[in-house]
Amino acid sequence: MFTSKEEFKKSFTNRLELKGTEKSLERAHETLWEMTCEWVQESWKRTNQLYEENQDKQLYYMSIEFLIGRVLGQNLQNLNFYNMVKEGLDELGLELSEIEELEIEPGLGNGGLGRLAACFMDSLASLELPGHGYGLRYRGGLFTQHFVNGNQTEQPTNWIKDTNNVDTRREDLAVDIPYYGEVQLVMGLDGMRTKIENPEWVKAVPYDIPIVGANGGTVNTLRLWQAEVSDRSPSVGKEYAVYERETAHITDRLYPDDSLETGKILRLKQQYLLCSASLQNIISNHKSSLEKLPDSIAIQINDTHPALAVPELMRILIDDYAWDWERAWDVTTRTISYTNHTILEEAMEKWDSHLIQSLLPRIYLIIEEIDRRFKESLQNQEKDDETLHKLSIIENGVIKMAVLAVVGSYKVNGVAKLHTEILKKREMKELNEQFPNKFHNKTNGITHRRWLIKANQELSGLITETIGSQWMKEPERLSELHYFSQNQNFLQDFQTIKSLKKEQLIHHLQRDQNIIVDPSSIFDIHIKRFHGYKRQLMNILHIQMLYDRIKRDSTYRPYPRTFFFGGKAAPSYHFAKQVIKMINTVATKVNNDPLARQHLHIVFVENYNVTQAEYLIPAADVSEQISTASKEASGTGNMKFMMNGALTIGTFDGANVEIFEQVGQENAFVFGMRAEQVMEYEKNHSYNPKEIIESDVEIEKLMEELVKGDWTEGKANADFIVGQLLHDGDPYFVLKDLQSYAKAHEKILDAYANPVKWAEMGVKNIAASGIFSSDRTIQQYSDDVWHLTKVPSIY
Ligand code: 26V
Repeated sequence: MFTSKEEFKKSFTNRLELKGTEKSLERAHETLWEMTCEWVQESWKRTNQLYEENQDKQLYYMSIEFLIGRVLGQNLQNLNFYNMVKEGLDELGLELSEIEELEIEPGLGNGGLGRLAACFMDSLASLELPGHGYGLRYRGGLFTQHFVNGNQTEQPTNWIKDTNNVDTRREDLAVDIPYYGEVQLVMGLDGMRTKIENPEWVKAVPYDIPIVGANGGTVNTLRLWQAEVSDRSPSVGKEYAVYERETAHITDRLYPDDSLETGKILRLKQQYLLCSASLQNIISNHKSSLEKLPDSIAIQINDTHPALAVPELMRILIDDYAWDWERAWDVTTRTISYTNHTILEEAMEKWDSHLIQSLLPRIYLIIEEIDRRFKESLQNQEKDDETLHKLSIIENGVIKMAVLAVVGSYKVNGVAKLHTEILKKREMKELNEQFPNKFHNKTNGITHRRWLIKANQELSGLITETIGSQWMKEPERLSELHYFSQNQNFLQDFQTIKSLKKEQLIHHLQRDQNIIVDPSSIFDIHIKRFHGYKRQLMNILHIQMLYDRIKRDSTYRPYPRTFFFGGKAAPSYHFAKQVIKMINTVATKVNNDPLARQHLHIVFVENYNVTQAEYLIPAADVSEQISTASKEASGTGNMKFMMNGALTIGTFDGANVEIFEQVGQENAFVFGMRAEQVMEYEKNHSYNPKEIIESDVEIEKLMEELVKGDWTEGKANADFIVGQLLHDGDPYFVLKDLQSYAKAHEKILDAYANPVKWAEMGVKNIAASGIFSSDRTIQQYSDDVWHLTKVPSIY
């Protein structure tokens, strides 16, 4: 550990020299990486020692995805070394940001759910809480996206290198996982026991990643499992080469879907590997006091993907420790809690009974027994058929993982107020009535250390100069900025920083994609996964309307705007891919039109990921959060933009509702139908997009152009888009909300015409954003669900 810049420089130069004469950026990266790892190592060891000595209650956050983003710069930041290292390297003629650029981010997640898990890890360590992650070490993260002819193509992303990886292999902690086999009753010393005979064993090897909290004091562990061939007897009736191949497959790739339920055996293998390996690992540390498990640990399952933790914990307690059912059920249901992240029907996980029965025969029997006992408990409650249907775990050969997760856990939460209300009143109404105190809300959050302190060092510097540095520890103190929203000097500094972040983004895009952007235009940014309900289609249709108006009306010459899009579509999600193609086609038309391009510019950022988000968000003027009301469980991008002073154009959906509540609707651009209206239309099937088209000449014209193919390349693309809007009844209410969206955009232009007022609104957004730090979310989980105790680090 060093204490001064000079010491750092000396140590860095010595190490670099040891590496040979060639002084490339790569060598510098390697050297800095090694040094950072050593600094982290000390605190990591000490944190683990403390936990062991104190026997503190530990939280385990199980998630099929952890989208952690780049690590080097963030670790330096949390260790409080970033500026010192940056200056030191500067003096040695090296640029820290260039060194950071060499790191390939581990894309071990699809979007919101995985990124949330990463923010939570950061907050747990920063609040000095004993909380760790369990996940999977996919060899390939989320695919790399490129556009060929405007179409998305997918290439595998391999983030693992030969040396200097973020994680450390822990061969000593490897465990074996049984798949297939037959369930048999065998006579043991203490009576009959159930055992799986002739399973196919797969070895799960953990790789540990240190999670460095603020100030570097607490370092928790993210443990990712990798599937490998086991040393135990190979499976009967299968060629070894086939077994080898199938085993390597298990953690080969992250499933690239977000909200499409796929039901593939490989995914089931992944889920069981995560649950079984993690639980074996946990239990091995608590063997002597299993009775007290709910007091010594808490397990949070991130959506239903790790819901097999419920039957797996039951299996371990019953089969391996000879407990009776009641005792095992009592401990299991006081240890596990569950977070729901979606109400989209197509994302609710369901497994074919036969699939589970064949791959995990013992687990299947346990799920069956959970279901049987639950149904039995309902028998004298006089429930109608519809209620019984909603409450069943297994029905018609299908296992509903969400019901299993609710029944098997002691707390269930939604991720924003509106989402939790919809869960309680609609989607899980019957379950909520059955377990009245189980459901609660924990509105999501984001770590301000990555999304403000690291991604926008200039703005956080200004904030610290203005209100002192305490806000970094207590982000709700950002509210002290409210007063400065009237201070001309502060507003000017804020504007200067916004321009600087725009320049940095422009530079990045020019280097990466050779795109030139006008820095004085309004930066309007729509970045997230491509999905019907997120309505990227509405955004692009609106741009087409603007284009038409510029061409038609010689008095309409609006202030220049750059519309940024970024996001990936699941490879099998045909509609989303058609929207991507259409945006690229519209972009070519608009950007090459000599008149329109003076006012409108469309930029589609290729391969949107965490690193790209770190460039885009601080540069934004406008944040597009335009999902169909009721569909977006929370959203977290919305919070990141707000914290960087962008203004939201958004619907009353997910956490937008709470953002508007905090900042005031007068400091945002709210539009569109409310959740109740949408759900009413859906219930009555009473929405007819044709009525909108017939009653609105502008939309009618737009539809005619679409049908003619003016906005698309090739008939197939046009047919697809028109098909969804007209023939499929516009399921996401794009046409219904389009004019109200256009009006909100008009208001944006009016507001932007007054730069001081605009800056004032931006600052008010930052001032109101503190509550959306994931530190607040984690503290609430800890208070209400996990009951953790802070373990102050020695520093
Ligand atoms: C589902 C599936 C299904 C099959 C294959 C892979 C896969 C991967 C992820 C998912 C879960 C989708 C649910 C999800 O990501 N929900 C998002 O969670 C965010 C964090 O709570 C929230 O902000 C977003 O609104 C919500 O859409």
